[in-house]
Amino acid sequence: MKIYGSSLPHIPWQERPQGCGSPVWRYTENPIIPADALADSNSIFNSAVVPFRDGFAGVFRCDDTQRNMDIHVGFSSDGIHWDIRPETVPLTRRDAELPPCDYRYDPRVCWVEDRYIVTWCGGYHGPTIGMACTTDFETFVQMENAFLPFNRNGVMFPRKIHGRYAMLSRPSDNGHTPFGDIFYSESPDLELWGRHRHVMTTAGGWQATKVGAGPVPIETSEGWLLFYHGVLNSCNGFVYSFGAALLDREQPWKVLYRTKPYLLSPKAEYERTGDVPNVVFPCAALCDADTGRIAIYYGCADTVTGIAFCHAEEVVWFTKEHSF
Ligand code: BMA
Repeated sequence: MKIYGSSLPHIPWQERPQGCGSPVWRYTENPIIPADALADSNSIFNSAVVPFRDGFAGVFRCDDTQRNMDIHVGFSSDGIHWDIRPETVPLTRRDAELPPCDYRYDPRVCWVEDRYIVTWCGGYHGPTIGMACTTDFETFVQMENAFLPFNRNGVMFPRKIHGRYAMLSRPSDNGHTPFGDIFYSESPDLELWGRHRHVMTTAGGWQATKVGAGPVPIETSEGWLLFYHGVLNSCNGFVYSFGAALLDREQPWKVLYRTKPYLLSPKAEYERTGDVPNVVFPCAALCDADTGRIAIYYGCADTVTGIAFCHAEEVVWFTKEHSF
């Protein structure tokens, strides 16, 4: 199997623990980012990291002690220990008519061609997909919102597909959305989005209520490897797990395979206990194309941030073997 990506020998990594039969395993030092890493943070979770210069940069969801939801930049040399800036991500607005943002949460970061594109769920008469681009994680130039409200989980593809930018998203409602399918949209210019295609709906069990794209998809010779979250509505509320799908490389709205079982579900104490119990919510994955090692960053119980590990080839094999 070939992975189309960069050599990243320095990503966080731990071998699979002895006796672990699962294709995905947790970092033993989880959580890597505590809820109170900032002086006024209530929780730091659902966050996105990318390789940057000699180390890593990230955009972190930090809810503060007033319970405002916003995003902050962070830097790290090892991908594990993070220096998160106390100020929120400043947006440079080149056009006064650009839509303001009441709140920002659940960021994703994607390198496309010559810049990082940050997408997030932003408040503009309800949640929708806000966007900005940066090259240095200091200046962020705001772009137009990709979609109308209500939408969440906007996740860019790392290259143009047939000459157009591509994004996954999850049309939703103004509340805790009891439904949700993943859609694909294209854009010639990162501003006008169209040619919307349905990608995937819910399935049974852990993905019965809604599904949403997680990290930026990883391109492999077997298809785009997409980690996605799925939600089960239990008698004690929503339970967020994640699984994987393989999407066709040239027509990514076509699902080749998707996991019937989850890959990771809330089991650890820090995933089961927190502001919203029973949530694992992946927003980023670092993949070393040479070895296939993947470090997945995920929010735990809407409170802290953890890392899980897997091998790309094993997850692809597992996804094919355990598909619908
Ligand atoms: C979703 C989003 C996520 C959150 C999850 C669980 O709708 O708001 O940010 O992690 O619910 O509360």
